[in-house]
Amino acid sequence: MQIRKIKKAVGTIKVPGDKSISHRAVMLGSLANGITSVSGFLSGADCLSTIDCFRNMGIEINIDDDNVIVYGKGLHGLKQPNKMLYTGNSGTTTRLLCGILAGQKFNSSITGDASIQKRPMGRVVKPLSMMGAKIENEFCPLYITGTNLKGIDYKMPVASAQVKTAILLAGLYANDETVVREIEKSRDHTELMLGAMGADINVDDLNITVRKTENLSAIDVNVPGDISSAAFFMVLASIMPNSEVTITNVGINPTRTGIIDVLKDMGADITLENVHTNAGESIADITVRSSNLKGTTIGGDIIPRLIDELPIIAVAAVFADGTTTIKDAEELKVKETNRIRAVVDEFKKCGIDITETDDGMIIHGGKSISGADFKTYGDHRMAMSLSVLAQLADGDSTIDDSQCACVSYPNFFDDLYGLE
Ligand code: SPQ
Repeated sequence: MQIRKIKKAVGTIKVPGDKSISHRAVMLGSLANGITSVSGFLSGADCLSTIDCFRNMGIEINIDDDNVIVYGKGLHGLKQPNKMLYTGNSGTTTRLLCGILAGQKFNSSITGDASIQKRPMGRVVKPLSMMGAKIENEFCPLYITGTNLKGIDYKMPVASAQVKTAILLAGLYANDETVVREIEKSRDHTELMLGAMGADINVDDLNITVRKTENLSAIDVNVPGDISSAAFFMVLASIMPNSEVTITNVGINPTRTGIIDVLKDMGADITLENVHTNAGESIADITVRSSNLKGTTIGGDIIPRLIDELPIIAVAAVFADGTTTIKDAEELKVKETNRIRAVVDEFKKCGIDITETDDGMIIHGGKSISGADFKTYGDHRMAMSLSVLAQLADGDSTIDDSQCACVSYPNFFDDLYGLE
């Protein structure tokens, strides 16, 4: 697809609902007693995969645009699926399901698309096995024999909300208490939602304790806009001259706002308005105006707070004066594609001075760049990051797969082209 170039980035955008919260609303709503009503749901391919999996386990779920009603059947109300559960491109669906399915009284199996079959599942299989889970394989397809679980005290080797959540969900079914100790704080949407539904959960900084729970209460979930989707327009408006973009109703949970901290550190002009809280999740309207960015170093415990934004932050670095170093980001190698390799290879096509490192990349920015024919590797965040890069390059660009943006942002190109 040819990327049409817009002349300026001016306007107001409402990005779709947060992907992480949308997944969790359907999963926990299915396990709750009663009706969970979700507004602002992300009807992207990944969250639809989650809905599909739970429908296959007997949960009635109605979708009307971005409103979803989940008729929960309680923690022991799922029924054995009559086929292998298919999670598409979604790591979140796959890993969180492992935690839920391990403690059921039935057997199940899970697989996903070609990308999912290459993503490491050993990171959830290992701690779940310590809890007594019986899961065959460390890559999809996974075969799960439902069994009784026991609590563990687990120190996480990586910062991962998916691993943390899989253990916490299994902990709802386990005898004794389950403790998860994080090395760095990762997104905490699960803890907030479980707490709101009445689970026996306690968060003490990096340590989370959950105990066997008999009943989760259904709640109404208002899903805020996804800051990971807002990030594309935050970077575009920062760089494109004469720009001013407001993104309304964006989730600004502190475990997700590394992008704001980094862009501000680079000199971006970002203001937050209408800041408020809904069910523990902070929300704001974010306005971004053009500014001159400068290079920075990004590493350490901010990484989990912006892990999914690193490809678009790399775009910001290309147009920032000086050098930007991204380090401590090895986790990028096990996303939908190896996002370090993919960014470096595609950016080099434009003449960008970028070097791959073991745990990130180094970008010497501030020079003009040319357009190119880009590959997305079927990765939604690569597709959208490269489309923003293309807006800022001299000359024309194409991407080989614009469709994959639907995983997290079905209307991305309408919103992008609507900014002129
Ligand atoms: O669901 P999936 O495919 O893993 O999605 C990604 C993304 O870019 O949308 C990662 F590729 O987001 C993850 C994120 O990187 C979503 C997530 C969550 O909802 O818990 C947590 C992060 O992954 P991890 O491995 O750090 O736990």
